[in-house]
Amino acid sequence: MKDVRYHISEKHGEKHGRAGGAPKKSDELQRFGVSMEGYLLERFDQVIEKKGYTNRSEAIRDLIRDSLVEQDWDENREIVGTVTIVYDHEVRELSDTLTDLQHQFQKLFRSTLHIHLDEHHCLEVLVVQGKGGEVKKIADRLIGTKGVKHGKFTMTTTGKDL
Ligand code: NI
Repeated sequence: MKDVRYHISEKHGEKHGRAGGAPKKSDELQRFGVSMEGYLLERFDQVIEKKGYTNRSEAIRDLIRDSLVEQDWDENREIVGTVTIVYDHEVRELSDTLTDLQHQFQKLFRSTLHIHLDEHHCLEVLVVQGKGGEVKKIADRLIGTKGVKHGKFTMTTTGKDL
């Protein structure tokens, strides 16, 4: 097993302090060494090249941010996300149910994109914002509505803490 070492740099933003005693942000560029097996690094390089990253540091920063967003999930914390659903609009009462949900929880819905895919199928992307617990619950209800063929909830961040 051959270890490969390299360094990445991290630039922190300092503007948005986080409430609740989290460590203070430093915008100093920090370097740290990472060791990993050669084949892992090779595969990583292939993936990031495909994704269009110009260097490893940026790819690793994105991975770290992604992981932080995931770890930060809290039912009382404000989050933003998207719910993507594909459904057959001819299924009885389905469209009404989806619309009712959106009216009932209208404060959580920031925007909606609707595309008529073919004669039967619709794709909807709903942008949701609110407390993690409420957003997750409404996303689950939308995706779990009978007749929804596929649904995906993607959580992102308000950007304040990254
Ligand atoms: Ni449609």
